Amino acid sequence: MAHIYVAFFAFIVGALMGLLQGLVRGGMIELPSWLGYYQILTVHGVLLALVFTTYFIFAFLFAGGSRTLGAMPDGIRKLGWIGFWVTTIGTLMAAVLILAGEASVLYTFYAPLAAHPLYYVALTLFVVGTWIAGAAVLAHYFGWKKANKGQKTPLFGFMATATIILWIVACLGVATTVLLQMIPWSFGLTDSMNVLLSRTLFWYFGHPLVYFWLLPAYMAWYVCIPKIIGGKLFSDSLARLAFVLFLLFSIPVGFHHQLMESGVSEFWKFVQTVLTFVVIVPSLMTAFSIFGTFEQTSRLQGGRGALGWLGKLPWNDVRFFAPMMGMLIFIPAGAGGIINASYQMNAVIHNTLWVVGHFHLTVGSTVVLTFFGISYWLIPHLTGRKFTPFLNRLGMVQTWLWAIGMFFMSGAMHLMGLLGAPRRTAYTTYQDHPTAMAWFEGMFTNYITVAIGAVILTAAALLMFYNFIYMVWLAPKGETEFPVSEPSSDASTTPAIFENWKLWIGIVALLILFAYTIPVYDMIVNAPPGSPVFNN
Ligand code: HAS
Ligand code: CU
Repeated sequence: MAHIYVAFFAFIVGALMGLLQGLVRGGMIELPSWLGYYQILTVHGVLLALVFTTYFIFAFLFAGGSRTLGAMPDGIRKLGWIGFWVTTIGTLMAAVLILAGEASVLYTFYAPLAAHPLYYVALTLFVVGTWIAGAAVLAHYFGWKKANKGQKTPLFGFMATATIILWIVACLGVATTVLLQMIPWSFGLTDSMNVLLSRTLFWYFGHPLVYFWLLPAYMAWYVCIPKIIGGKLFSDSLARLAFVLFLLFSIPVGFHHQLMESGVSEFWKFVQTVLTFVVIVPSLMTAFSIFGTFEQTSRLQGGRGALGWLGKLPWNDVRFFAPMMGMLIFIPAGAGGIINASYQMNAVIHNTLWVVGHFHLTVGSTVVLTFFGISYWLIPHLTGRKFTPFLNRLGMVQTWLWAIGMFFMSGAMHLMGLLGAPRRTAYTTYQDHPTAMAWFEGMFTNYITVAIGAVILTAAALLMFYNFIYMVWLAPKGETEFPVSEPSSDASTTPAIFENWKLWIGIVALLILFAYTIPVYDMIVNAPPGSPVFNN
């Protein structure tokens, strides 16, 4: 619950900043002089993409660990709390600096734009805190394995382990650039830094970061949704294989965020693009598995016809409907990702609003709608309250509002991006050019549509915040189930190799060395001219 409180507080503040941005971009309001556009954009990105997600994920992993592996031993629980406090001190420090206008560097804190040096210390605390909390998740899982030798490990714990290992390995990149480059540079100990190297280390982390958000949502799809619809997961082994593939292929792909950057040879961009297309496979496997689970369950319940069985799914149950909406949105969202990863098309969309549209569909809809869907049972489960029909109705309205708001906002962003509307930019004079003006005044393709979407999304966010308050304090006392599907097979059918974490970590290391050693060596030996600190 401690994690949930921080998550939802961050959520509501971050969401309101999103409204301000939508209105500023739509030309409907002007910010007061003491509030900067880049400042609120930073608050929005940091609170939603980093703070809300991370705290919610740890709440889910801790609660699910206790549910499937048994109560957490005291020592591990302490470790969890230490992690919570270290992360929270980092979060508070970062928040103060952003509010003071000392860190308006957006959620990617790209060099050479520099924040107050203490901002990087705050980020370090944040990451270290998540490592400690992650160690608690791992200790719980491996403790269970030791005590239950020969038994099949619960799917939830397996997936949580893969997610945390992914996170720890990914963070090594951002930790390296923050500790070795950004801190000395922002404190003035060095007067210039290698920006190309810094961005490369950032994206070594930044891509797996998006899977750190996605995998817990997938966990809910694989472990909780089958139970909610009254069935069993289609295949336990296929699910484990998907998570192993995510662990292996999420990291050596960061260059797909740097395709338009000079200083990286086309060969290494090509290699990492191929690996990016490999990491699409486990998502396609997930689509197959979950669709299979839906069909199997519906047919067992009497569903008929080629698609008629879809009617058997519990469309009116928000615990199903919210994540399902997330899945449906992930179909175009994932297709957009494939477009991004295709070199020639990346040249069209890079640094445009298209990318902002892309991530509001992926993390902002697929992941977040799944997290809302989880909240509707997880919060009452933790607070000892009931999931009432009233709450279900509120949830259904909330989900529809979110999806409709995103349709307008993200849809317009995608199209405007194709026409060249920039991202990360409050205003550019080239939009004053008559041709550009005409483009952005299309029926749907304009900043007003974005703003309308933002207003609908704000209504959805306020309703979600009310639902959170309702679930914590107002709902009638009682019990709500943490849904966990029964294993679809026994231990004998799960290949033992899936539990061979040393092997997977070894392959992860090899893949990273293969994809990064030569280009990084090149960046250091043939370094571009160093960059001084820029403040905005
Ligand atoms: Fe992305 C940029 C490529 C997935 C997030 N991405 C971003 C940024 C963010 C982000 C935040 O290659 C911006 C970063 C910044 O600030 O600069 N992305 C991809 C690819 C995928 C992908 C190939 N992204 C995600 C996910 C994210 C996320 C997931 C967050 C959670 N992305 C890129 C690229 C860029 C990028 C470039 C850089 C752009 C640039 O130039 O700056 C893939 O993982 C997508 C695979 C997914 C699928 C969909 C499978 C469908 C499923 C649903 C099944 C439905 C069911 C329901 C079961 C192929 C699983 C069926 C029921 C019925 C009734 C039909
Ligand atoms: Cu990526």
